[in-house]
Amino acid sequence: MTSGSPLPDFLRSAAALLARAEGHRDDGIALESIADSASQPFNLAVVGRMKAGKSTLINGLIGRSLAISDVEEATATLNWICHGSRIQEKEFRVQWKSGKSEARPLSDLALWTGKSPEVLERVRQTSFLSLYADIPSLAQVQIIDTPGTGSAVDEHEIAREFLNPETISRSIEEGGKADAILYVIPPVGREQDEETLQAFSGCRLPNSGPYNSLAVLHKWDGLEVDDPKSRAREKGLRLLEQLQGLVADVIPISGPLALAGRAAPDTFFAGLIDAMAVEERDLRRKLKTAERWDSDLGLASTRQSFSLPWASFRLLVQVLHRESITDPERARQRCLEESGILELEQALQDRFFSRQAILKQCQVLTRAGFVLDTALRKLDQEARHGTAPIEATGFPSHDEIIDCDRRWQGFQWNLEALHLDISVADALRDRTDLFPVSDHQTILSLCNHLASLRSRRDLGTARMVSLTEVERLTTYYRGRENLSRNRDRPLLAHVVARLEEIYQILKSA
Ligand SMILES: Nc1nc2c(ncn2[C@@H]2O[C@H](COP(=O)(O)OP(=O)(O)OP(=O)(O)O)[C@@H](O)[C@H]2O)c(=O)[nH]1
Ligand SMILES: [Mg+2]
Repeated sequence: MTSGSPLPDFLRSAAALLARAEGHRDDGIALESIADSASQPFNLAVVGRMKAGKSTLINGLIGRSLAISDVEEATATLNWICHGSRIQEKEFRVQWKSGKSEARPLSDLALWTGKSPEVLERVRQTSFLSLYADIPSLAQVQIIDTPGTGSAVDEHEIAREFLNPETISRSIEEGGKADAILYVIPPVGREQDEETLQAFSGCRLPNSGPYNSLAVLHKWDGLEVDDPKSRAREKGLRLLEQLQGLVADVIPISGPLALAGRAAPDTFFAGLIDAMAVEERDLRRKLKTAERWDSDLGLASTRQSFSLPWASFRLLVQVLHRESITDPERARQRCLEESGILELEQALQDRFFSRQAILKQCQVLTRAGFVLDTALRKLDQEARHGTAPIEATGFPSHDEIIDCDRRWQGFQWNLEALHLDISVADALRDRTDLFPVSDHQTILSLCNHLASLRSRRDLGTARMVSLTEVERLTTYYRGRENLSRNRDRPLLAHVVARLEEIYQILKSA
């Protein structure tokens, strides 16, 4: 099947070539799956150690309890959270490893949750599950909830298979899904950052770097200090320093508070405000433990009206009380602010979604490179030294291999330009002295369009920009390039080169 897009079409033809070569069929299958992933929406994988709160964080992002999160039950399969209609929402899809796919009612999710032998067998036969939500933010991105990595599963031999970092990265790689990665790290070890760093290195995926990874410090509400959020911020900054070059940012987030801010009923916030209308000393006493709070039936019913971990609940009450908030709507807003989710969404937008075609093209090229570079080198040796299996009459000829390699080099050359696109996208955000704000949207969407895996000629019909506007921008940035300092020159030269490329496409359309 051809898609009419140059890179996926090339990858499919290379996959067909490899499929003809004995000993390279698996490479062909891997390449075919990478080509398929190129036409999928942008994917964000959420990874981290067991019970770091990945599923809860996803629920906070989408504003509903869709991803299974629990003290007891682990996420055992790769779960894709996708955009779907109201009707699709009532079901989920199982992609079996056998290749079959089937829709099931949401109530059947329980069959993939737990530790019984039947569940583990079902999980073993499952490639991934797709869950749906009719939420606009999911229209441009699919989120992958992954099983946790780490050692907390030693008690469970079979589950280990699903919780091993290599298995996770391999399944993500095989499915070719992760265009960007969100690492969820709990601030374990109180004052020590070492364990937190270890928690990060235990879940780090290949093929990730600061251009496509963000880290989230999660579960900080349990830090035993007066102001856990400030402490989490300090930890986040220190961690970012230590992880230099591995992630773009480290942001403290509370998934439970984000979810409460988005999904808790109005009566929950109204109940909290009523509960705070007591002597400060009384409130402090009630907040000592969940049991003390629940010993008052009225308070217990407020807490039960929306399920939150005790540490998150206590923190919320403390914040609302400290700031003397008496309006339920303001309380909801403050809950969202404290969660940090708005900051995370802005970072996701700035760092990933606004440049999603560029990142996707980079990932597809890099992943394909892992397979194709080695395979072509080996094939060439086999064809050249006559070690190709004699009985394999369809074995690719030397000329075919050289031709494939030549075309592949053409695509790879583009990788360098894509990395410059990413540097330009960063500079657009940080260097308004270099790029006027009014040009940001145009430059970013043009670079995204050039990187998109669709045919470049679409630009002419997309009417994103006029020829006159491209001419104006080219003249402006060429002038800036001549006047700029040495270190800024490559970026400006790249923008000029991209604009010239667009000019040629528009002219010939
Ligand atoms: N105090 C507190 N508890 C949290 C937070 N986030 C999640 N939890 C709790 O931690 C437990 C595990 O949360 P999950 O979201 O299932 O964690 P996970 O990383 O998806 O777990 P696995 O899929 O099993 O690896 C649940 O009981 C959550 O309620 C948080 O920010 N603060
Ligand atoms: Mg989970």
